[in-house]
Amino acid sequence: MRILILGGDGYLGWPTAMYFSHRGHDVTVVDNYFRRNACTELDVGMLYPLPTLQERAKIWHELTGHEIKVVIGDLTDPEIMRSLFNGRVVYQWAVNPEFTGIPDTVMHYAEQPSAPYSLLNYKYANITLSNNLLVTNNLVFALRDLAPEAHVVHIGTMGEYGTPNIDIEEGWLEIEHKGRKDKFLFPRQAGSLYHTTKIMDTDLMWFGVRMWNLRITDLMQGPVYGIETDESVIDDRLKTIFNYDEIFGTVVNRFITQAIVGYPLTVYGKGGQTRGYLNIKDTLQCVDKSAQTPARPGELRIFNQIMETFSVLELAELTRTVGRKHGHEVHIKSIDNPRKEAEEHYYNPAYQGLQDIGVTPHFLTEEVMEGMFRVVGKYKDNIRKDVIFRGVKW
Ligand code: USQ
Repeated sequence: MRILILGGDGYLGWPTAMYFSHRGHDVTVVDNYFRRNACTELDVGMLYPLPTLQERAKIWHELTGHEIKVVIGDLTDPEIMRSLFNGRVVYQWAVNPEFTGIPDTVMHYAEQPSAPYSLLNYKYANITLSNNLLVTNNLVFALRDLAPEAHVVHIGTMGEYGTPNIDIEEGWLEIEHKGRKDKFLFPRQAGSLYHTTKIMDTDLMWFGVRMWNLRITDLMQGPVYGIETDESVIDDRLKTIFNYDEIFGTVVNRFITQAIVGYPLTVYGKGGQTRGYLNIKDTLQCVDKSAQTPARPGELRIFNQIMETFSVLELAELTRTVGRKHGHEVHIKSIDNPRKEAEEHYYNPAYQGLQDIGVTPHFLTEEVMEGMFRVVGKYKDNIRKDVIFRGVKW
């Protein structure tokens, strides 16, 4: 497959690029360093420094012989987006800087992914809105005009559904009303401005599917944890970005880091907030299986991309158990919840669809968490306590 990865420098984008490249696909990554720049601007601290995307692609090529073509560009500019489909693209790094043709599969990760970032203040809210919606809209129009056959795999979020008091279906809900039936997108009600942009993305893509027969798979992903993938272990310099701060760190990655430096685990409020979680390795499996079984023309196919559910308190307790085995003094501390969210609620999402197309889940066992403790522990001296909690309020 010719695979185009939008947002190829991020936590999930870079591992995805290596995964497909390793399997012999023709891979191009695009990124504008939004995430790295935001990390620098907000001084969030990072577990370890990262080579640039061009350097990573070069290291990857030296070690494996595979080429990942690199484009540094801002996809909110429609001409940059269109260049990836009309051949006018300029590569910042490539072994062979020829356009190899219209992509078969587009992985869309090019979004501002953090709920706290989107609520820092009105400026960051606007950046989140304009980045996420313009990139998605530019993609929809590029597909309509230049690549209507290409299949898009978009990373959505379980947070679009919120925490309704009914079972969450995989994207769609059949409704009977006054004796008549129809199928609609499952009701969405997000808990942050970031999550709201993902609802708007869904609407833009669904519009493109209805009007122009686009083919889109939307993966409603829960919080991801993990650090290593089968490709990143080849060389330390290939590791993905790892954040543990309040803005960009997700909860499991944060708890492990906190345990290692003796910072009481930051459980927000009662800790009954339940979400569906998945290992970073399973994100790769999910996008792979989705790419191998594409949506049909005119289909918006939606899967709930989670492997198991936990409450925040359950995650904290697991971290404490594993941390103590590793000789860390781990305490759990409930702090006033800076977010506006239900702390005790019903949560019963369906998530069989991805397993039906061949995904075999990794679960968050003590052993898996121990593996993360070992890797994060190697960088203990880089961990900054001052960025762990800053209290971005909703
Ligand atoms: N939480 C704590 N303590 C912390 C950090 C988080 O109790 O120190 C709680 C939060 O309040 C929330 C839950 O843990 O109830 C998950 O928080 P998170 O920061 O790990 O995840 P979230 O903000 O929801 O966002 C992350 C990703 C986002 C993705 C989303 C999937 O950053 O890109 O879309 O997970 S989901 O949560 O299903 O919407």
